[in-house]
Amino acid sequence: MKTIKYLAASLVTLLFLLGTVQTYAGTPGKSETLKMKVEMGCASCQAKIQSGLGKTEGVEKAVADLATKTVTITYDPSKTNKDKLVKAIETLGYRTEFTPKDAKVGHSCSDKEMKKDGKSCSGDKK
Ligand SMILES: [Cu+2]
Repeated sequence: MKTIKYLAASLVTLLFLLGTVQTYAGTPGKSETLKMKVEMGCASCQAKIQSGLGKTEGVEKAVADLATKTVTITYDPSKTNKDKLVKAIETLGYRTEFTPKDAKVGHSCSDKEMKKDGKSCSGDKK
């Protein structure tokens, strides 16, 4: 009888502890995905946007697609939001579909292979 009581008490304690741990750990996996058009001209732009966003606070995953000029960002909404993400892309030197027309955003592309061919990136400053 004593053993059963002891086991029951242990079980209650364990469940209580598990509940506490879960509460403190928050609810991970509540990430959101944002898709936006970003002016990128070449593979170098694509890489720059992807790695720059990857280092941005709250970003879990960023995929820049050169063909569709779309960036897909998976992020933690408790750490960042759309405005911050747009700002991060602008800071890297790229315009998004949410960037105002008169905003001063521009970059010089560093794709060496491209420059060697005498081509310039369509995303370059004019
Ligand atoms: Cu480029």
